[in-house]
Amino acid sequence: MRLLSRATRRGLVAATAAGALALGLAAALPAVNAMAAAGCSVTYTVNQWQGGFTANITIKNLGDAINGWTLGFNFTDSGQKVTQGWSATYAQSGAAVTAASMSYNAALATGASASIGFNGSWTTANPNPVGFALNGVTCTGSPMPTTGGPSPSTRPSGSPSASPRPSSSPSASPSQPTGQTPVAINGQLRVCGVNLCNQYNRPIQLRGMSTHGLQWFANCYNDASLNALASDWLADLLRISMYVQEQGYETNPSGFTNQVNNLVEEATERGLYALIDFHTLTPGDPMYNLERAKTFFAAVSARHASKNNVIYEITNEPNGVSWSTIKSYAEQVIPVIRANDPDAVVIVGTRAWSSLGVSEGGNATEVINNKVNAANVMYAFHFYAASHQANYRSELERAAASLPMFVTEFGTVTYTGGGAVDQSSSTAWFDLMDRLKISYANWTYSDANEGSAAFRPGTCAGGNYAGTANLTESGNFVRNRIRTADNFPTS
Ligand code: IDC
Repeated sequence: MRLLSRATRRGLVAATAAGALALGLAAALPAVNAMAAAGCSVTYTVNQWQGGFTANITIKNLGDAINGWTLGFNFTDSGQKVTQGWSATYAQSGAAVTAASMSYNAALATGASASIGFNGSWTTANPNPVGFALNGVTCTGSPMPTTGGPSPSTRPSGSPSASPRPSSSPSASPSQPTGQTPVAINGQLRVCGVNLCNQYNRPIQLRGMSTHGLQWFANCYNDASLNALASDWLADLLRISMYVQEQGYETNPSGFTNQVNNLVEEATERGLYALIDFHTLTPGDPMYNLERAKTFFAAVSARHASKNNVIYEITNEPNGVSWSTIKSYAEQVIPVIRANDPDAVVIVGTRAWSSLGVSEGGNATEVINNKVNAANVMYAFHFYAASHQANYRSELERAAASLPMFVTEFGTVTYTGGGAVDQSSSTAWFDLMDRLKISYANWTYSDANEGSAAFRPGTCAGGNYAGTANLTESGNFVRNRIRTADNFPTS
């Protein structure tokens, strides 16, 4: 059984002078035990560049459990503006900013943390904001009574007790999932030889599901569906498929970036690996989206740099272009990610809809002889079992002897995404991937009206994802394979 609970253990709180004072006050007041306790600590980390920055904030509730919160703080440079936030609703008036909880992170038990963040702009300098307060109570890093004594929230915002904790403080690290989740067991992944290896340097296979296009099926990705993926499907991986065209990212870059970021947080809370898919498809030349890719990956890699469960898939299915063009694209996008997140695994699509060139008459040799010039890189292979048969399997097996391969997308049906499940071809593919320890994500964890979808149409509106009642033939077939016991080496 995998444990879904996040760690709620309280970190060591290094008492600040103000915190010690507050504790002393509390001890001196006999009625303190009858009062609601409030308190919080805040970690604020910034990646900045000329004119812009990304801020990540971890709020830890050190008081009684709360349901619904607003974090307030003040910029010290009036030129600073929140341009795009996530995991909270932001408002700004002059230098004063508020960030209000969302439905999914409103409840904070004692000792629990919420991670939020935003992108901002600045004109002169970018010092840390001051005056962090949760529901009006200044975050000093210690609990204090909400009544009695001077109200902490009336302290001048520049007072030392109101300063954010330095990010190196031991109390500042966000709580990590514990227990037997895939991420808890395997930790930070890396490429070792032709394999994907876990923190013990042992090869592993991750099995999981891909979302459908977020622009169409956002209603399929919520607490209930992701709980089912983690605890009923026993998946290791969520691929977050963000189309760039077809009413996707290009129409609303900040909105789709937020949606991806939120799903990464949801995967993280459940101990799942998150595979961020920049879902290019038409046009097939990834260079068409090069600037968008740089902007998008700069934002998401800054946001998730400190996590150990994020994998980047920088282009879904290049087609109609040479391998050398794809390689050149990769060598321009990868450094953007590495600048923020140096150790993350990056996956590069291959020619002809990530078929290693086979669907355009080529083969894997062009990649084997001309690898992407970067470390910790894997190559994508996609198949649809009813369309792609033994010749594709043998080319994947041949390539996998020389290249680290990852099946970031596959279907049990035809390449249209529809048609009937090809049970025998799908079984042969699963057996091959298991034997070679090739990780995979199945298209799709959605209720699209097509054979590749795991759920029957209407499932997402109904909200019942666990078990088999709402599964399609493909969903049932794939779930059975994903559910088979993982074999993650731990030494
Ligand atoms: C398909 C979807 C379908 C959608 C179509 C166009 O299943 O609902 O209308 O895209 O966007 C891929 C692509 C993936 C395709 C899938 C099935 O990565 O976007 O999804 N497929 O056709 N490559 C091979 C097959």
